[in-house]
Amino acid sequence: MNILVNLAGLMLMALVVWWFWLSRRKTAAPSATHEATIIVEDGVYTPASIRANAGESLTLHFERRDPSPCAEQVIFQGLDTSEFLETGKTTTLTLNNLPAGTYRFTCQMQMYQGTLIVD
Ligand SMILES: [Cu+2]
Repeated sequence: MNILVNLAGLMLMALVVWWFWLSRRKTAAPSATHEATIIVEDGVYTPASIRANAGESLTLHFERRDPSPCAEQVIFQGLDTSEFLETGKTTTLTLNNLPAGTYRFTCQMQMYQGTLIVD
């Protein structure tokens, strides 16, 4: 019985490691943009890394393909900005006069994770 419990625990750990590895794959820093489309699907924002110029505006189109409630809101940490996303639709959000910094954007539970680099 104990062996079974330990096996189950090990498998769970492997699953968690696999999940985090998949969802936190690092991509090279992209070049600065004023507009981008982000696909919201399978627990991952694609692209998960956006770069913009400080003092300028950035328009983001979030295309939500994931119907799970987890994906319904995107929150920009440190920028006081959040938006609800409708399943199967594209929601446009514009950030103005961006202050320099690195900001995370996530869903409420922080399963979806993205990074906005402003420099
Ligand atoms: Cu979530």
